[in-house]
Amino acid sequence: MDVTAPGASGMDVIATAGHVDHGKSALVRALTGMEPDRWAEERRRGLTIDLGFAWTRLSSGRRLAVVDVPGHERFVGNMLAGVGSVPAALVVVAADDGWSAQTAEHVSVLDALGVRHALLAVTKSDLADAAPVLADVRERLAATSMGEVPGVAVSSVTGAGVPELAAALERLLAGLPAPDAAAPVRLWIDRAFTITGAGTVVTGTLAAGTVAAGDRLVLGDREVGVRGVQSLGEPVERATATARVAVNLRGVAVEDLSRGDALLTPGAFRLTDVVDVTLDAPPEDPLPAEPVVHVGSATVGARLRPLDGAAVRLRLTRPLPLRVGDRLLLRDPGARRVLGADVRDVDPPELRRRGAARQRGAELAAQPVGDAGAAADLARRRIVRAADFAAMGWPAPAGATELGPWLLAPGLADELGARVPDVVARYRRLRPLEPGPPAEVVRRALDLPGADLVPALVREPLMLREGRVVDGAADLPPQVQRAVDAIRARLVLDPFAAPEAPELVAAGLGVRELAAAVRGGQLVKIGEGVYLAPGVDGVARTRLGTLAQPFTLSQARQAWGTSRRVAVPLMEWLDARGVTERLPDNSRRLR
Ligand SMILES: Nc1nc2c(ncn2[C@@H]2O[C@H](COP(=O)(O)OP(=O)(O)OP(=O)(O)O)[C@@H](O)[C@H]2O)c(=O)[nH]1
Ligand SMILES: [Mg+2]
Repeated sequence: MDVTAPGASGMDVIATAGHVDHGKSALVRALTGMEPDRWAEERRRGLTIDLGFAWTRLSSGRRLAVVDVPGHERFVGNMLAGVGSVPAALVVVAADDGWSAQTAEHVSVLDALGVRHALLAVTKSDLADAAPVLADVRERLAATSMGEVPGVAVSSVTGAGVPELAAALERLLAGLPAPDAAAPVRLWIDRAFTITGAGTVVTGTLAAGTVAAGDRLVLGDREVGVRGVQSLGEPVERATATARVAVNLRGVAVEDLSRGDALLTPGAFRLTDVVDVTLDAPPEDPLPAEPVVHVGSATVGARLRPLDGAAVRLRLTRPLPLRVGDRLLLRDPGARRVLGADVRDVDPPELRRRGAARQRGAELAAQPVGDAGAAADLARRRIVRAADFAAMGWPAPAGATELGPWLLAPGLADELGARVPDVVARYRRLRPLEPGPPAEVVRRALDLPGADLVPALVREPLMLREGRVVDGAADLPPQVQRAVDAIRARLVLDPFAAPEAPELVAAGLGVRELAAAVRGGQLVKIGEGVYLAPGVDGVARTRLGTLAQPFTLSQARQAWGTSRRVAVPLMEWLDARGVTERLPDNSRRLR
């Protein structure tokens, strides 16, 4: 099945909005023939308390699901959970009452959420002239994220205007941006219940991605299986956004679920309880210190810390699966005020130094919003796990280097690679007997998050051998290595017994082979044709320390137990390295 085709489970989802009693539920009923008020109490009181769901097939064949929200101010939390994942709104205002308190509140919620697609229905047109209300409300909506909104006068009692409303809905839905069917799933749960025989079922509005039976999803810190999927009351093989879905879950009890939990594609999201966000504009009124944060169907408390300008940091009371680019709604529980905020960073840097908050705010102000901010964010992080970066909501920026599981800021791999030879040289100076530093030493020296990055940063002629970074150009062919090993073994027993020239020739060690052994740190060249083991300077010094100072070359030669062939260049070599000091009478003493 082609999951990208709009017909895979194809539908659109719209949410109602508007003042209590303005006729939202009656209009949904007139439009769909279904009863959105699910509870007996709602029907008895004629009042919507919780979210209601209804659907219909429009005349074009397009299917429409409606999330009906309560208008009463006490249930604004439920209203927020209903509109949180829905791309379009049906704003309902009664002709006999006009713009009212919850009309204003709901419209500011839609505005703060950045809802761009809406339709206005002026209901109860049988009771009063709808025209002035249409004009007034359209003008007010024009100043919001919804902009120029088409309006229709309807009566749910007489049915007048309902076909026109359906036609206007068709036009609105045709203009909605296509959701990304391949995106990871983040299904904000709005209901959880059990069905006898089936078990745990959750429902929600799928805003992106696809859910299919057999999928594994993550819920908090547990993995759950999708047993089956229903959409609009029918079992489906899979449901593709946008869709109302009911998901039958394996591996979780209904008691462990609540509204605001999210079903996630494994690995695609990270839970965070600290986010940096930017408000739509630097606020004029003081900001609430403890706003309530709404996203999807979730509601959590937060502590707000102003950074600079419109940027603020939110510390959430409960971690949420948030991504850069998410839209949050901040509600001031004291005042009737809502603020819209864009998530800019879900793993922000700690603010320790004085002035760090202000600087961070300025940094966010300078950083482009959306995907273009990825480069700046990666530049700050330098190195990050690619999967982690993607789970934050960022695309890999142009020029970034992918090394195994890591993502490096543009240019950083070359910069680090160029530092490796220095690290190796420094190590070799301190430990000349070792072929090179262990990878872990290089990792620490370059401050890398993982030793697995080291091999990727090692450039020729350096290479990784047996867990160490060594000079690959100094690699010896096997029989040469065997000859060098034999010499080194003998030098362990007698550190000053440099092999004679004929012996070197017989072993196949010519100038080139010996030079490679020296480059590789296996031998040191003391003078022309004189090779000893690295570290010989230390042994030589120890033996000289047993002599009365100053001493002659001949005394040194005897202390070392070697010939003049070796002693003469060794003495000069030690002079040159500052181990010994040559006196005017040609005698030496240790420095
Ligand atoms: N005359 C007339 N009455 C209507 C119309 N639409 C709704 N009503 C009545 O208005 C009252 C409220 O309608 P609802 O649909 O429950 O209003 P609501 O907006 O869903 O209210 P809440 O969900 O509580 O916010 C009911 O008694 C309806 O019968 C209409 O077009 N004409
Ligand atoms: Mg209602």
